[in-house]
Amino acid sequence: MSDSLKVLVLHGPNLNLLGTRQPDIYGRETLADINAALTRRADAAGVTLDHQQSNHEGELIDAIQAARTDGTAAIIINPAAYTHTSVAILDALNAFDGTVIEVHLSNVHKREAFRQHSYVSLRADGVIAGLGSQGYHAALDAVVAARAG
Ligand code: CA2
Repeated sequence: MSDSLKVLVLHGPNLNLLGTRQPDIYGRETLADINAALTRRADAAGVTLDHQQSNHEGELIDAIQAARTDGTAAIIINPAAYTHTSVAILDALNAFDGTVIEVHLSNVHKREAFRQHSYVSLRADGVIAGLGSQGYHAALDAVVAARAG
């Protein structure tokens, strides 16, 4: 499908541990559960979805850079702790021309003060926090609606 919308979902450090600890904050679903449900939604919408998780800042940057030239229309990113620290991820996203949606499982605004600043939000077209895994679905729906609209 050459005209299918291509979306990259990027998960940052420690999100591979989802479902194993801190379910009160991050829910009981594993990352595999979240990716599978999101892939089903993408398939139903005719979206080509790629998902990647890395605990390494440079690997996340490499994935963002690859998205600049491989036809990716949108990046949905949960940068996890790099949200609050990484100018390098912000710079990489600033070099990407498509849509960027930042997603957080928890509501970072009712947590520690250090979680309430996001470098990535300086670039993001939309930010979703506190909706758990539904936040990824809302982000995907927004990307699809923007194409249709
Ligand atoms: O709420 C979010 O999605 C966060 O991006 C999650 C990050 C946190 O540093 C951000 O402030 C907010 C942490 C992800 C760690 O995920 C774990 C999941 C299960 C067990 C341990 C860590």
